Parts: sequence; structure tokens; C-alpha cells
Amino acid sequence: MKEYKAGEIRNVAVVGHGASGKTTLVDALAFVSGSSKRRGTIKDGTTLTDHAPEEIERVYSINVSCAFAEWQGVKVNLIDTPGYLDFQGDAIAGLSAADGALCLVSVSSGVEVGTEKMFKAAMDSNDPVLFVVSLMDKEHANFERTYQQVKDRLTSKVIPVEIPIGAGAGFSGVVNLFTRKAYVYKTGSRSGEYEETDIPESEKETFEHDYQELIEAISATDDARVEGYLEGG
Ligand SMILES: Nc1nc2c(ncn2[C@@H]2O[C@H](COP(=O)(O)OP(=O)(O)OP(=O)(O)O)[C@@H](O)[C@H]2O)c(=O)[nH]1
Ligand SMILES: [Mg+2]
Repeated sequence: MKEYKAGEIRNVAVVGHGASGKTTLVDALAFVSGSSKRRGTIKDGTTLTDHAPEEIERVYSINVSCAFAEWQGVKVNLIDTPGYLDFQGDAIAGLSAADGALCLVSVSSGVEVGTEKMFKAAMDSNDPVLFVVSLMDKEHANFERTYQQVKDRLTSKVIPVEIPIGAGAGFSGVVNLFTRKAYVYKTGSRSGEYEETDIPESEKETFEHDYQELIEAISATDDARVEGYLEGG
């Protein structure tokens, strides 16, 4: 087995309310990175981190469990935590072993009590938090509504870094605000294969708005940057 130096390891706790898609996402990240050779599903009881018989039977996570994704030479340990409130103590223990948190917010249910609790726990331990809006392929998915909920109920200090293209059955990719490119999933792909393209016309207005917000948020982090920004830099 490959040995990693400390600088090549990140420990990330995957947190959020029950059924927000944590276990599915961990499995998918491990698969897409090539660290796992098989794409598991909750329905078949074949995910990497829900392997206890009780978890498979009940179709939700009970234990804190770890998988990893190697990405650009870094081993990202993905600590899958249970979202069910009864097991929250374990989820918080998983968070305390991590350097940062990936907090899932389901687009179907929005911010829930489990999201609030885990976000607060991450803040209490000074962990950086990356939100993932999940289940974008579900009917009536609305990214903007979920983003505003995070802003109103969890923190005003949140900025979009990737925005979805389409929603529900039409969800077809993401626009990355840093690269200013679109990543459009290949039709029929189950392994996240995508094509890099220019930002589609339909997403340009949202992109311009969110990009402005991103730049303003970055500028506000120090005085020299604010000055540069106000002078048109
Ligand atoms: N349509 C759709 N279904 C999803 C997606 N992600 C997860 N699911 C389904 O949503 C259900 C819950 O997913 P899990 O991955 O078990 O969610 P979890 O957050 O780990 O749930 P707990 O362990 O109970 O906290 C399962 O039936 C998944 O198949 C998604 O992106 N799209
Ligand atoms: Mg789970």
C-alpha cells in the first residue's frame, strides 16, 4: 500500500441531516477518483461506508466509517457520519477527527435540524465548511432557494464556487466560478465523465451575478484587495 506523507493527507468529515446523500457521495467520490473500482448503491447495500448488516437492512448509516479518494496526489480521507439524530454524538466524534467538513444540504428538504447542528459543531471546532447541495436531479430541485436558506439560516459568509446547470431531469453539469468553464456530464455516464465547455448562454446571467459576489467576497478579505477592486482591478 502506498505511503503518504502528512502533507499529502486531508481528513474530511461528511456531515448533514439524514438522507441528504452523504454515503452515496462518499462512494461516488471514491469511485470517480479511481480509489474504488465499483460504484455502490444504498438500494443494493453495496456502498463503501454502509457495510454493517444493520445499516444495509435499515438503509441508513449508524456508524462513523471511512473511505478515501486519491486526487491530484493527495489522499482525501472521507469520514462518512450518520445523519440520524440518535447517532449525532458519533457524527460529532467523526468531525473532531477531521480538518474540515463537507456539509450536505438536500435540495429536496433544504436546511434541516441535522444540518444546523452539524454546521454549528463544525464552527465550534473551527473547521472550514464546504457545502454541497445534493439531489439536484430530483423533481422541483431549486439550487438558488437552497443557497439562500444556507445564507439565511446558517451563515451569511457563504459564496458559491460551483453552480449547477439545469435542475431535476435537466440537471446536466456545473459551472465552476474559478475556472469560468462549464463541465457538462456525458449523456448516460454513471461515472461522472464530463466535457469542459464555455459557459452556456442560459447560465451566463447567473454566472455573472455569482462571480461578482465571489470577487467581492475575496476582495473583502483584506484592505489592499478592496482598494484594488474599487480601482477596477
Ligand atoms: N436521485 C438521487 N438520489 C440520491 C442522491 N444521493 C443519494 N440519493 C438517495 O437518497 C437516499 C439517501 O442517501 P444516503 O447516501 O443514504 O444518505 P445519507 O446522508 O448517507 O443518509 P444517513 O446515513 O441516514 O444520514 C438513498 O436512497 C440514495 O440512493 C442523488 O444525488 N440523487
Ligand atoms: Mg449515510
